[in-house]
Amino acid sequence: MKVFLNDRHPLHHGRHEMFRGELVPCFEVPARADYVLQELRDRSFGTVQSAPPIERATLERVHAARYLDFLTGAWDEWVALDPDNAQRDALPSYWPIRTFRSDVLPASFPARLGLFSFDAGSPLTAGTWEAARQGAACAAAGAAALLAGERSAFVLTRPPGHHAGPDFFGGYCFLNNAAIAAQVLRDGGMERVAVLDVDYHHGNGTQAIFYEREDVFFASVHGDPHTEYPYYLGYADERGEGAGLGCNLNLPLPKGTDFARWRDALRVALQAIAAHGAQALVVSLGVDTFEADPISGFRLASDDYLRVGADIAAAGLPTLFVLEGGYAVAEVGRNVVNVLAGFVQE
Ligand code: SP5
Ligand code: ZN
Repeated sequence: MKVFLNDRHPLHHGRHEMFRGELVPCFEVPARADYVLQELRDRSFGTVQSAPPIERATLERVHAARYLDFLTGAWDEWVALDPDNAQRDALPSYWPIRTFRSDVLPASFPARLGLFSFDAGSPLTAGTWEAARQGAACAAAGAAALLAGERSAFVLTRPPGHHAGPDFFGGYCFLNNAAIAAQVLRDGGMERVAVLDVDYHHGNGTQAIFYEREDVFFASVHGDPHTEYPYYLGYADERGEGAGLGCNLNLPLPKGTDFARWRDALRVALQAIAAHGAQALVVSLGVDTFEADPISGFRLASDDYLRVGADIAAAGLPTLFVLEGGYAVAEVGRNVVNVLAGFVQE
């Protein structure tokens, strides 16, 4: 399997995120990707390569121009506020919730930082833009590999992407790698594409990007947003809108769900994807469903991930895996590569 490694990922290295009124060390750390790479090497799995830079026009197929402009200059604007900011992560403090305007872009950088984000847990750092952009480049290269006839490929990247929407970041995500890959597949001639999101958290950004479209089906198995992040999206009654009605499937499960029940939901998602007639599949591969994940509540064991990969392979579609969450850092490699190995063995 071709593996597209984001070799710039360490440039995104947040120090802290806001949690219960305190700044706590980031869960989303560079070591996550390093462990996956080491596991690939230990098991002699896949051929690792880098990706050429991504065109701005490709990013604009998914993200708003004013959001990309903001991300491009964000770090310099942050440091311009105060030279000492070079030693600090940028975290938002203000958000334009209902009744506020979001059409006006304030001159104030902190005001725009809030306008383009939805939580205080996603630090923007000196290298965030470069790391995120190269991750998107890997996603586009992975999609191109499928278009060239590969049965499968893996995008080994961080920061993750599935919480990032058309014009906002959050949930450790800045550019929506899975959505960019799905769009590249569409633009390359695949008539119908599906995104299967198996991260513990609902992929609110991906859902938002494709919500009114029938050409990209979105299915997600995740922790019930009544109790689990991102709370405000991911409910079962969200089925798509307009032309996209019926092309969005949310399968929320209660905290504590074990593999047997989780797998039932996976099968429902895969059946819906087959019924949609998708010609290619993008998997938002989070392994924060792992029993020992520090911020999540499902109970999958490492061996279960082999069966996850096999179930996905049985769908018989060209498949691009894109790394999302998973915060039991030392086990992320084993769990991710188990999915890929289970896929290849099927
Ligand atoms: C890509 C991805 O998995 N993003 C997840 C973002 C979750 N951010 C909120 C984290 C809340 C942390 N709760 C800690 C509970 C510790 N018991
Ligand atoms: Zn997650």
